[in-house]
Amino acid sequence: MSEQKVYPVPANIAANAHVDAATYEAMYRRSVDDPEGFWGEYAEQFVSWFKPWDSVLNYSYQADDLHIEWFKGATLNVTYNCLDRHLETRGDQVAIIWEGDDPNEDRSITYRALHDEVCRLANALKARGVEKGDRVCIYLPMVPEAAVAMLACARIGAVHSIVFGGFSSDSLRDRVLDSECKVVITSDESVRGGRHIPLKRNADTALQECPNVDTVVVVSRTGGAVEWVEGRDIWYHEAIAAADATCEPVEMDAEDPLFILYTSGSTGKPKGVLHTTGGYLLYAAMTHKYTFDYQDGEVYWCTADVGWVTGHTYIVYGPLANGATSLMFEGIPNYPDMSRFWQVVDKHQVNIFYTAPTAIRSLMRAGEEPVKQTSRKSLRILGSVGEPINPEAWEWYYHVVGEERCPIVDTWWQTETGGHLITPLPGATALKPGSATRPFFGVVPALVDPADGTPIEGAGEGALVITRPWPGQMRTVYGDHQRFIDTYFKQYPGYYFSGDGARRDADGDYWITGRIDDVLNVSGHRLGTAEIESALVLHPHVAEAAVVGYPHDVKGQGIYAYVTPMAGVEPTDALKKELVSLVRGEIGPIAIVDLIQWSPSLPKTRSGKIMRRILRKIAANEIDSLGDTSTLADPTVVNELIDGRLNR
Ligand code: 6R9
Repeated sequence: MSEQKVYPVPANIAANAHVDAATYEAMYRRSVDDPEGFWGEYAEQFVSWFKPWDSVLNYSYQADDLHIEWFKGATLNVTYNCLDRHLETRGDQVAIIWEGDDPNEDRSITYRALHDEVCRLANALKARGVEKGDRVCIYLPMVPEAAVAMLACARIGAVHSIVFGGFSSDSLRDRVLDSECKVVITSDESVRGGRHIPLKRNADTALQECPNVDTVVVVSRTGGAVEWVEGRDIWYHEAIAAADATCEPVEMDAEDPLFILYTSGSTGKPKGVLHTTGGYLLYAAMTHKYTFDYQDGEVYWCTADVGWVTGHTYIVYGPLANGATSLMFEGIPNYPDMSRFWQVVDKHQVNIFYTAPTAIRSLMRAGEEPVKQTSRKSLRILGSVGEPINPEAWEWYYHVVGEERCPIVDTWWQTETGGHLITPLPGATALKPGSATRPFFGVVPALVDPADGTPIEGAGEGALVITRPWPGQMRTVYGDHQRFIDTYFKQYPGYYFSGDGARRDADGDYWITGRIDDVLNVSGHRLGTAEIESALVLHPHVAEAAVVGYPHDVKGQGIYAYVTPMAGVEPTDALKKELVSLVRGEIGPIAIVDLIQWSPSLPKTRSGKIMRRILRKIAANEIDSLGDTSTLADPTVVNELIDGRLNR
């Protein structure tokens, strides 16, 4: 790609960075040639252990013997690393800056205050019978109590399972049941863009079908009215006021579970991705420090929600392990106006800013004016995550937001990977708009032919696989180890398969092309087509449904549904509306079906398999390149669908 634009590393950044180009090369080489030596050394540097490990890594990527173990035999506690060890040197430093939805509301919490509150909540949970290994569901908005709740669980060895506050009560119920949680931590309401959302009410509805939940801890966020179940519900503020502020951290095995986080796959219900303690913490801390070139004293802001993995690793665990000041934002980019992100940057003098392409694209649409009203002089590094960033959005981010001063780290990773796998490092990597560039230390990616798994050497395009473990890798699907093996290690034997496609250019830089399985990425949120289809067919008037993604200017992908009504049912706009709200109600407001095309029949092979390839092409309005349709049971179906297509 010789015509490709390249932005060299700025000299002033390279000069002061933790890692420059030569250091990256040397560290990367060592991490690959001597992984045990490399990870052992950095594990000592980044993490405080109670007991050392017997072995750095034991693993097999073979499906019949799959196991991944890092730092076996070692013990530690994540909160000792994120809190206690900082008290002496930075007890009075701000750990979390909270910026409310309302620009007049904010809070600063020091490491000492955070430690105190975490210990209290940990004791309160213990008083309600929570023990090491128990699961606790967290269903909270972006308030500091969410971080406190995560850490309180980790303090006592309970496993948290955060459910994004934008999920519906049905989604919450399914997740609470699947991970067998006994406690739910929620709030009266959440606040976003000036609107109140009744979280407690959603939780109450969900919990009607969750008999094993015996405690609901309720954070008072707005003071909005809530119903109360005596004996089950307790107020967060009352519980911590009554609890002792001393709570010894429980000694955890490196491979003990730290958290479960549900994510969508190409089939079935969302799966509970399980991360463990030692490797995850090391990987979170190391990637946070090197990818963002975090320097002591800097203010760092990741705009993600703690309900997603980005919030776990890059609002809470990575930054706090490194003793950083992490900003947590309750609101949205366009409230009260389109300048909000940059106003917050100026207000708190943010140095490192990490957001998603969908946010950049929506702000880009409002023009440069709302950006230019602000200074942004404090900004040093910009980051992107969640989906491929199109070069146009990248350039706008770089020129308008960063004023050509701030390197952009386009970080490719997944819920399953725990932390960044492919990303530039600010002081080391020349940038190409739209490319995630190079692997992080210890990560060995490869491209294989999607059809037969043949490795692709040099420049080329294929399915993106990883050839060996890194410490932040998920260890299993909660309650279903076979599903872990089947989903990630069966298709291309000996490799972890990401579900993404990628291109590697002649320089060795990676360009992620997006999912090549049946997973959609809508505004950076992962949704399985199967989940949406299951919701649609719940409607008594729907016989069959097939869902695909199509290119969308702001969301990246929009949701396009082909729906076959039951015989005799009149397909009306009113029915379309019902279907949209049905899906929204089943999954949550992130699942808004954009287009519904009535489809008397769907293109199927003779064995009855829906040919999604064709449906994707029609939805994308790429009707000249449908490919081979000869294997269809009834090829005439295709013309009918083309005639009725909605995205022209
Ligand atoms: C961290 C996160 C994972 C999927 C992943 C890929 C897409 C994330 C990306 C990216 C291109 C990037 N993705 N970051 N694609 N460039 N920088 O988003 O986790 O919610 O599990 O989504 O998101 O398709 O497979 P998760």
